[in-house]
Amino acid sequence: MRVDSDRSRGNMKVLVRVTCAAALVMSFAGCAEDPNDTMSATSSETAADGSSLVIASVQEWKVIANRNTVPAGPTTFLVSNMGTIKHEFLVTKTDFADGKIPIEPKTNRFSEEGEGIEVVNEIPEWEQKTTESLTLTLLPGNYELLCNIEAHYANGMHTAFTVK
Ligand SMILES: [Cu+2]
Repeated sequence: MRVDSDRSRGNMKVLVRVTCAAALVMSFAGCAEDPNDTMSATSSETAADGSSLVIASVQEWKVIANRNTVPAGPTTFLVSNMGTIKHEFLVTKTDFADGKIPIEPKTNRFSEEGEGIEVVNEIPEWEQKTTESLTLTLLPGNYELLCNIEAHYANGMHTAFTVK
């Protein structure tokens, strides 16, 4: 993409950001993988408000994020439900290893008030084939991005995430 003036370059950045976000929801490779696109690095890592951007998806039975590390501070999660049923997305601060938060047999999910577990915030259950966003200010530490609907965590809906 060729841009001739500084002013139009500024405008294009905004446009590309939106375009990339939309494209990345459909495909994680998206436009950020093109090494010839000098604007894409910024657009894939930073949301329009300057927060760190994490493009993620949930589905049966996994959680995928396009990056697993962000700097401490404002972070925006843009999360698509690519599954066939409702899911939720919990940003959980914990030192348990990925997938190792103890499940309660009775409920087949873990206690969100359990020791060593802090659910920082969440996107509550939302419809398949739609995208939601969540912006948080994150402190350094170990996290998991996960779904804690009955049996979903145990079935694999979690991924490790680090804030540095
Ligand atoms: Cu789920």
